[in-house]
Amino acid sequence: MSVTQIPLPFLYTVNHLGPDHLRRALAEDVRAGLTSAPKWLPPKWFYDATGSELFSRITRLPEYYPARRETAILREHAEEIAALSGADTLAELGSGTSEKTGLLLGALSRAGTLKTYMPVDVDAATLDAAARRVASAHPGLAVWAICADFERHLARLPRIGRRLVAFLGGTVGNLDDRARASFLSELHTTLSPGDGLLLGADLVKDTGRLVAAYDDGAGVTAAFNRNVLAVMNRELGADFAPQAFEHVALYDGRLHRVEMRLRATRPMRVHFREPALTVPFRAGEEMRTEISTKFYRYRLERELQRAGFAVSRWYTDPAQDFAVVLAFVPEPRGGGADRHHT
Ligand code: SAH
Ligand code: AVI
Repeated sequence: MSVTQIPLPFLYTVNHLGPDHLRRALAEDVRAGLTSAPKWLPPKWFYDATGSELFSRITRLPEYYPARRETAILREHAEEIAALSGADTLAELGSGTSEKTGLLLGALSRAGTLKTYMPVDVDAATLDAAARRVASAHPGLAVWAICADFERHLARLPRIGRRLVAFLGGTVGNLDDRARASFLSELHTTLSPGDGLLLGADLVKDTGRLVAAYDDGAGVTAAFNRNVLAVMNRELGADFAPQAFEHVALYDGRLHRVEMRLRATRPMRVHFREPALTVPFRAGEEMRTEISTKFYRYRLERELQRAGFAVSRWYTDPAQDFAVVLAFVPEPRGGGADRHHT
């Protein structure tokens, strides 16, 4: 781990990903996922500087409703969230460009409790730019930018003050059922009684709208999907021909999730320098690159309760497209306020 103070008065960066982490962790995932049948990769590998920029463009697409809905929900309820949480530290997992965070920082600051903002992301470049922007916009706020993998490094996050952990954008849906259960339970373990979790989640809805959100007319999501091939070419010396793969988005109604895949348009043998590996593709063969789970209220609340959280508020938009859930780690009996109850 390295800690660096960079020349904005209250900006610190902490890097839990060693210089070779990206290459080694990606190589492990490639070895496991691309030698399986069917082939798959975890979605975190979309996010280099290009992938994060493409994701930002996705959030502005007409078809991609989640970002707009979540922003509207936060705009309406940020003051209540701030008051209920009483947090002095806002930690944000998968913070990306920290665009929506301004609403929470503003409300916590008006509530008079805010001292620290702690964005956590695997994409160091986007994290650094966002942390600098927030630090400049909020003089006096301590900003700890943590470059880390929230599936591996939760236990290493600084434990400062009364915390509200925001996990926005619906990123929780990018974890499968098992990974989500361990993530929520590990997060619960790292928090203290009274700490809160603010979770953004996309909801089950009409299949046509769900698929359109992941297969936009302008082809931005297709470029985002193919970016993972460019990441493997650059980091692992692979020789994927990105245009030889078609973007696929479908909704699996049984598992309540959108899947993004890349489909080989012809037979191919892809070579990797590191790990030394040749991966054959048949014409039409698909590799899953992302799952994006969509939730029913009862199911998400049950998952939170199983992990040990007490659900306090369920905020949604008028169309019930998206939800933002506020939950707390319960305080010992007699020690808590009624904020833990709906
Ligand atoms: N929260 C932002 C960004 C969502 S995009 C929003 O709501 O708009 C998902 C973000 O999570 C990206 O910035 C990506 O780099 C980050 N991310 C994905 N997997 C991660 C992981 N395992 N650990 C840390 N960050 C991750
Ligand atoms: C970050 N995550 C919640 C997005 C999602 O909707 O699953 C990523 C994304 N994939 C395609 N479009 C957006």
